[in-house]
Amino acid sequence: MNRITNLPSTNEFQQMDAAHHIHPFSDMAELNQTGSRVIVKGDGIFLYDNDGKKFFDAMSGLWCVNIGYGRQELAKVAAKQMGELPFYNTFFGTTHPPVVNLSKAIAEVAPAHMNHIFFSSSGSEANDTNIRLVRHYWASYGKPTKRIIISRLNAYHGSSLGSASLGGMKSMHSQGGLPVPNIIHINQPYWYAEGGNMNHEDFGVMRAKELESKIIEVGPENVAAFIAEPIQGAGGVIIPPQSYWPEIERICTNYNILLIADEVICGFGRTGNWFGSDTFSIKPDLMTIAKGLSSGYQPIGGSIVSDKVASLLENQGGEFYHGYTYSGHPVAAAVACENIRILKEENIIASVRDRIAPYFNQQWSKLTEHPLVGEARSLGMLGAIELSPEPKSRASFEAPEGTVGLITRNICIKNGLIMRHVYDKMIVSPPLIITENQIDMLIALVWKCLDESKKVLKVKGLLNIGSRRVT
Ligand code: PXG
Repeated sequence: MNRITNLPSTNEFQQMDAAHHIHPFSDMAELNQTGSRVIVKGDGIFLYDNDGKKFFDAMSGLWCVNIGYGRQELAKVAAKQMGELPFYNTFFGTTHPPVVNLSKAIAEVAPAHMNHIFFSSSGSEANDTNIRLVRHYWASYGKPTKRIIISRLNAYHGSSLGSASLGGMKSMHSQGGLPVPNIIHINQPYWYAEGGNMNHEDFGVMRAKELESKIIEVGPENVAAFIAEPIQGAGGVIIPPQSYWPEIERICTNYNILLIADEVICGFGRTGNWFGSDTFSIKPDLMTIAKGLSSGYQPIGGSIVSDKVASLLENQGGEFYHGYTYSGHPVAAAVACENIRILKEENIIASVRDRIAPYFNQQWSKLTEHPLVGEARSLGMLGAIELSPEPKSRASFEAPEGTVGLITRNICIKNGLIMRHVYDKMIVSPPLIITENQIDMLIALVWKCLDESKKVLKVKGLLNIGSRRVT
């Protein structure tokens, strides 16, 4: 693509950006020195910057542009809805067509026992809703002491005070006095780095049983819910062993604990089914949704609520003092409905399940043959590579965690590939409309970037082995 010439120059954008814009998750001093990348256009799986450079967007934006960029149907629906009713609320006994249609459309694709939705504008807000909702549920049930929510270290559930407390990111907790009370964390099912010599399945059961120990420790009469992503996304595409989820479900049922599946990344086709819960045969009480709900075209999220929870709240809960100005926003709802229509009518999720994901998984696994790769795991359209100076022992690097990942990420960007790093893991989450040819292109690009990274690491003396190693 040629530069769109009526726009300011990249340098001008960068200066204005540095002068006025505070970026999320960024060290602003550092960023303002290098200058932001200025992205001006998206088309299918590709992005273009202000200088006309083309990028292969292997992250679907931030794990959300599932149907790809540039779908004009969504733009048209948004314009039409803005013309008809740009805003009205869903408080005080009011509703409107887009929110009714979207609620029905979500209920149709959600697991059979989940038929009610509470809307928000983001995943963070939806998880804040969940915190209040599960506590309100147990209070309405006559068990007001059930307030504790158990989550996992290295989980990501959002950035608001409540949702970041649910998350298990230590760096986030260290700023602003998190977590808020009554949220506690157990270990994650991360076999590669924490499984040592155990086999996958025994490790999965062991990590699930930590939930049971924690419930017993704090008393089941005090525990409201357990929350987890079916596959941890921002934590580094951590795919649990097959043994993990059945054991978690057994424990939740046994101790009468609600199960919240955070489907913000896994939902709407990412794992080859409508929800990650379908893929892992989980039967949650609540599901958090956002991102893929509108393919990122509008900010919208929500909590899908099971019939069990919804009917108790309806019959015994009274008024739930909770809601957002934009709960069920008509433009966002209309766009999400159109996105679901496209996912269905174009059979996007079925073709991911039957054709695209199997091909991607097969090709991705070949990256284990690269001398810098300790593991190349994937499920559905989520993939991760563990970088290692000694792949066979799953060794870590001697350099501080993330040094090698950042170098590799910058090499990817230079080569027109948007692949993220989480410490020394490289991760992808490509648009679901990716083709087999484009998967080949992706793998070739990743391989090229890894080759280049290995050379740079060698020159910089960064290939030394660190303290974590399985012998
Ligand atoms: N739950 C999960 C599982 C998420 O991945 C949220 C909740 C919060 O959603 P909102 O819409 O409030 O952002 C998320 C968001 C990253 C990255 O760098 C991941 C997310 C957001 C921003 C960056 O991987 N996930």
